[in-house]
Amino acid sequence: MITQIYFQKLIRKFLLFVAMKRVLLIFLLYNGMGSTYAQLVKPTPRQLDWQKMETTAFLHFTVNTYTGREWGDGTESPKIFNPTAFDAEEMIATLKSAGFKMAIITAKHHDGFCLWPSAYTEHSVKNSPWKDGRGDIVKELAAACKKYGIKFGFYLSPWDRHEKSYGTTAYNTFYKNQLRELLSNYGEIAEVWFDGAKGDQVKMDYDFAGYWSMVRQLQPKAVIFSDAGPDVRWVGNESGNAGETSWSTIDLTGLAPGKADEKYLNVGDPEGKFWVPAETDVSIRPGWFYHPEEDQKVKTGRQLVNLYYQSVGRNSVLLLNIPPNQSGRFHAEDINSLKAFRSILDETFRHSLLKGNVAKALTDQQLATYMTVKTGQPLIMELKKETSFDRALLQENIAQGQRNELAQLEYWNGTAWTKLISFTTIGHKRLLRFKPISTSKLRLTVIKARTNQVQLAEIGLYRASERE
Ligand code: FUL
Repeated sequence: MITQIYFQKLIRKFLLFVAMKRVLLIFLLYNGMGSTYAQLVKPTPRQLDWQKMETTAFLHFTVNTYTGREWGDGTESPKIFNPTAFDAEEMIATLKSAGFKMAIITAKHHDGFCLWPSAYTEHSVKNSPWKDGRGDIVKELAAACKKYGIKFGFYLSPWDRHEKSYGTTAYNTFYKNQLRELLSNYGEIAEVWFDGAKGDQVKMDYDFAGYWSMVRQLQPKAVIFSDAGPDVRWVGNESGNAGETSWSTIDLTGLAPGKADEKYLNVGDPEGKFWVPAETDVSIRPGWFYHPEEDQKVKTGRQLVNLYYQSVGRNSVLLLNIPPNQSGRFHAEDINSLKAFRSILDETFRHSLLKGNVAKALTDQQLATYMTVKTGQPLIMELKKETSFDRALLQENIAQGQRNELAQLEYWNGTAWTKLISFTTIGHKRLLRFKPISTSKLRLTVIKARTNQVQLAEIGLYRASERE
């Protein structure tokens, strides 16, 4: 009897052990799956705000505008800088009406000439004839941006070919002093641009960590751009081409300003542990600075629209450079192209043909309202009538991370589903161009996605402007 009871106890203990092991196994498995969700990297609020701007402007302006060079060597006399008709308001108003949401000025380019009267150098506007040395380009542009309701940022070249302390540790102090002036005296700064370009004659050990922490401290809303982020990364080329596959995540190991793996920066990395989306900087002209001989080489509105598809349409932000001319204004050719650019985009994207045909969340232009599309479970979209279109737009709710890896659109040709187009990343925005098709039924299938689902925030179908 005693042995029987003992035996029963033993069996119970054994069964309990087996059950516990199972629970533990299930727990571990579930936890493993759960952690995939938890690991999705997400943007900070300042990165989200930055991404939503989509089109931003760069203004390259310095002594080069007067010497015809692209890189000044620092020996230029401040006396040559004289933009007699400088008109910040006119330029910013032009940018505003062309849909640009921010302007970034080259406060100091590699030549070291400062567009503001820095207290730390004589190489600035204060020794130029412009406004008898009492002018401040940075101040006027910052004020104009404020007036027209667009954001303002600056480029402060770490490479300085004029400053004598360059190459020594004293230069880091000099650079920080200038950075502090720009971060403290010109209102809210939305982006600080750290260029990686530098000469190899003089070795300089930049204190980027120190520069960046000063930006964080004095302008916590500003995003920091460089080849290696930390907020926004270089797209890896200056031709206006974000990757066909474009991840906002990246692994920063081994990256530093001036030390860029261009292909890696271009595509990003789905496994990357850091959210550092790509910014596409490109000039409206062959050079970054204004040169009169390039007046007939200004990109047309149509070419700019193509750049928009290749940047904003590939999960990036377009930073289009429009350089002021010697008088301190935009040239008429550039203004014409900007106007055409905006009117073509407006014509194409004014009205989505899907509106009223799918769930409101997908066409309300609110990224926070979305529909979860699981891999292998197609989203079917029926149109009220046969409709012809040649452009598609998709957006993810990136506040919760970037997920789509591969998806396809198919249309109903009357008897069967026919492939229209397949594509990789979506991210903030994916724009697709294809030959016009006519259909009343369409389906989106997510084939591969991180966490096996996509938070689809927006989907649209359009008919491209004849002028595209
Ligand atoms: C480069 C610079 O060397 C060019 O002059 C220009 O400013 C471009 C945006 O970045 O690295």
